[in-house]
Amino acid sequence: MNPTHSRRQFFAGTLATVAGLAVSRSALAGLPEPVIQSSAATAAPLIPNTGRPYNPVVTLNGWTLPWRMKDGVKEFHLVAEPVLREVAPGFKVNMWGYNGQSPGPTIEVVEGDRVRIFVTNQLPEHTTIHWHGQRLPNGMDGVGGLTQPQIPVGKTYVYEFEARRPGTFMYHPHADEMVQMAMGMMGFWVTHPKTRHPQISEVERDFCFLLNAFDVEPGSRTPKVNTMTDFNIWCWNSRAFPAIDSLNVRLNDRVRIRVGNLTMTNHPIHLHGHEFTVTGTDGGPTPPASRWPEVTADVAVGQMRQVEFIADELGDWAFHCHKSHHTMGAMGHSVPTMVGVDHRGLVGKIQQLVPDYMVMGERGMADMGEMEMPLPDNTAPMMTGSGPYGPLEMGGMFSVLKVRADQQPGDYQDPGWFKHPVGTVAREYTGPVAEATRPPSTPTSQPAGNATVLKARKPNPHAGH
Ligand SMILES: [Cu+2]
Repeated sequence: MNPTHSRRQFFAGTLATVAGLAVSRSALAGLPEPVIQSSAATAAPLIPNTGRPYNPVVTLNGWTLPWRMKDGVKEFHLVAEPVLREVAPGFKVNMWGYNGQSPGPTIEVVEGDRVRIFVTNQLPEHTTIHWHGQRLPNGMDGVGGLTQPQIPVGKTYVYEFEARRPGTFMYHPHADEMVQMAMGMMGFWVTHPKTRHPQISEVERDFCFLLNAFDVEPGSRTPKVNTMTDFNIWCWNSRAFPAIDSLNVRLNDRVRIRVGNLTMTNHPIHLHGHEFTVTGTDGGPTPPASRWPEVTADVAVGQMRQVEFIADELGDWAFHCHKSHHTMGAMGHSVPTMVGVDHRGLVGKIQQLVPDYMVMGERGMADMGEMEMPLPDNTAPMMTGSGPYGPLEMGGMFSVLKVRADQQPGDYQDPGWFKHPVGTVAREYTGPVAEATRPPSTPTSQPAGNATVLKARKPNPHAGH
């Protein structure tokens, strides 16, 4: 903190005391009034109207924090506080976050900007903020106990440094981390290049989001904070499909997507219909000679990846984590695998005890996508969402890249479902089907010793086997 700033705060405090409630405290105080967001919708890009120009990002189901220019310094005000986040329709979770939301707002600055961030702690315990990936003075690194005292409850600390290098970064507490990150405390940070950069492309669309995960017992409202690996709510920016907004782009746009991982496991992020290259990490832009085409980029814990591609295929393209459990909502992991098991005789007996009991899994679990299972209050269904052709059978870390010829530049609104040209959709074949020639039949496999309990039957018995 520089001496000028301390003096200003001193005078501000004096004036506020003298003026009492007659004058807005924020008008006098040395720090900007915090901006609070209550909506989980994707906010329009924040076009900068002070400071140097840049091409803003769009935060999926999030927003960018406005700043105030003061003596050439960009001033932000973050408030660490409990928030109620709508993870999916009908499913709200008590989280901790910043300025009304989890994740906190995205911070966007320009390479070379001097940045001052006030952090007010309205949590029930102390906190700090670490600026992941930044070059900065050691005392601004936000590691409680190591580089600064913890920010006590009710106090405001100020961080100040120059955003030295352009890139994709994030912020999160370095204080009681297990609890505070399990509760949703994190945010995105983008430093835009100050001029054209040889390794940073100009893009038409620039999206960002954080991968995060929670362990919320079905029917409850608060994440379990000591969970190590068994998370059940897989999110992008604290939202689960179908509540994650689609990424809406114009045909032939160059698109950049920036992803950071603050969960406890890796996430192979996969895009359909296009190839992308990894153009940057939280270490900075990758040298162009190091780039090769991919359709899946693994994002390990604590890593960030920015990928780029030309959106040159019209349609609704799935975009998701490739771990199949991560595109599902809450479920008990103790559900037995019932594929191929005939348990018809059991249902009636169980229903005498548990009237809501339903058979699931005998023919796979796809039925669950359309099944109306009675759910406890405040729970996300395991597989949900519907598309133009029926249930999507997805949850968690899943969204859709929508590429349209008539999406206007700068328009990020959802254009609705793709209207496939006639004759371009997979369809039923109605001609004659030849029988496959198979080797002589072998006995159906059965787990040893269970023969008296399990009677397998083929899901779709055909004649001629
Ligand atoms: Cu995943």
